[in-house]
Amino acid sequence: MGKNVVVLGTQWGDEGKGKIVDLLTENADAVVRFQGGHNAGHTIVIDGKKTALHLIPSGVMRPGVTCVIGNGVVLSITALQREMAMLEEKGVPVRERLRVSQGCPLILPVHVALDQAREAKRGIKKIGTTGRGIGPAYEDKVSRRGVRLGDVFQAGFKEKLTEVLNYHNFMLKEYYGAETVDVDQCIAEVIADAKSILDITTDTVSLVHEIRERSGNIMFEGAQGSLLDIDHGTYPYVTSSNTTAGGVATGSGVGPLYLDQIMGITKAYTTRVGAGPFPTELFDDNGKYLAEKGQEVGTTTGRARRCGWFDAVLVKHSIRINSINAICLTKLDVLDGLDIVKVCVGYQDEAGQAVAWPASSEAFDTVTPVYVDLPGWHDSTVGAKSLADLPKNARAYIEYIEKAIGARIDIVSTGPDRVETIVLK
Ligand code: 2SA
Ligand code: MG
Repeated sequence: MGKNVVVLGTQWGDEGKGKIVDLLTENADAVVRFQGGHNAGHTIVIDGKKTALHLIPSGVMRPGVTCVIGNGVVLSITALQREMAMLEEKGVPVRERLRVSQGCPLILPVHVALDQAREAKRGIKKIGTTGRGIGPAYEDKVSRRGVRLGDVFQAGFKEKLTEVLNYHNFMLKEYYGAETVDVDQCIAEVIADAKSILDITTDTVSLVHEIRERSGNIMFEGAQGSLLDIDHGTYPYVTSSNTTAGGVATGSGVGPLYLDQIMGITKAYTTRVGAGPFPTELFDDNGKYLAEKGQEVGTTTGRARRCGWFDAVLVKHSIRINSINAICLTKLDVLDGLDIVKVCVGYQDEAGQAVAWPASSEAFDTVTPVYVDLPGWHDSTVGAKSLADLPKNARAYIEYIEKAIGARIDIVSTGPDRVETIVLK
């Protein structure tokens, strides 16, 4: 039988999933996105050339790999068209490799307008969304008023879409005092856009199971990170989908027992983009060092990412809620050159009492990290291909993290390119 592997982020996203998915797809027959939308930013570097993907699975650069946008993904067809054009310009035959689920809820211009109007209204309490309409599109899905890709050519579609647009336009105008969206123009655009991808729109549930039944290897590519999960993340500072392993089954139609491995991609330090709790966040020169050296800028929005020390409490939690059974540590090289590296091994309250997993974002904001200081290393780890190539203290750091999170690390990534990788097991 083939092997079905889930790759997802164990922190707040940007753990370097794109590189690992691309690397592991050497043996994959299909790569499936199961949640999120074009809010994701997955960067792949091949022979020094960078490609940033937001919606299309990272396997698209490989010939012979079927890429699937599953039913759990909220779809902006215009964003898809843009990304397809960018890839086609690079000579990637996207239409041959990509299939889109007819079950994808559509992101409409009203969703983008609502996302932005809400953020503006929240003021200093804003979530820091990517402004791509992700939240409002998922709200429509859950409220059962959403339109899906497969609805576009069905009877009554225009009436259905008109109703949704009228409903949101009312909110935009009356509640937010924002610009409304032209209904007729939107309907015409959605129909034309859907037509442009009709040849790649399909029943992806059947497609994925056919690949599975002929013993194909399937990779499920998570977007964002576990702590941005709508249920398990630092609510309400989260995205609107299930970024954790449970989302694979619902967002692709492949049940949990078909999944063989859940690989957690874990950055050697922590970052977060957007607002919300972040116990190990650094506001000093070390934070600046990580941000600069790690080039911590949002791939989708260009926003600066907040940076901090490695948080073992958080990653340990992620391992549990995802049933992670393999770990890849990324961006180790960013820590090169520091005198001391810190690892958060617990949280405490103001009285110095140990605190378990905080129950809310407000509770998260009151805890302070308990750190263990480890000696840093000054030799470069960039491009190291075996454990023996690493400075002694870097090896000790990896071993300490394994102990702190209670799990073995299987892969260490030492640079953005495919070849800059150490496989430990
Ligand atoms: P949204 O737009 O509703 O999903 O935003 C809600 C929260 O989810 C966060 N979020 C992300 N965090 C990290 N990376 C993401 N992708 C891009 C990247 C982000 C970018 O890879 O760099 O370019 O800014 C991503 N997408 C959503 C978001 O910051 C909010 O905290
Ligand atoms: Mg990213």
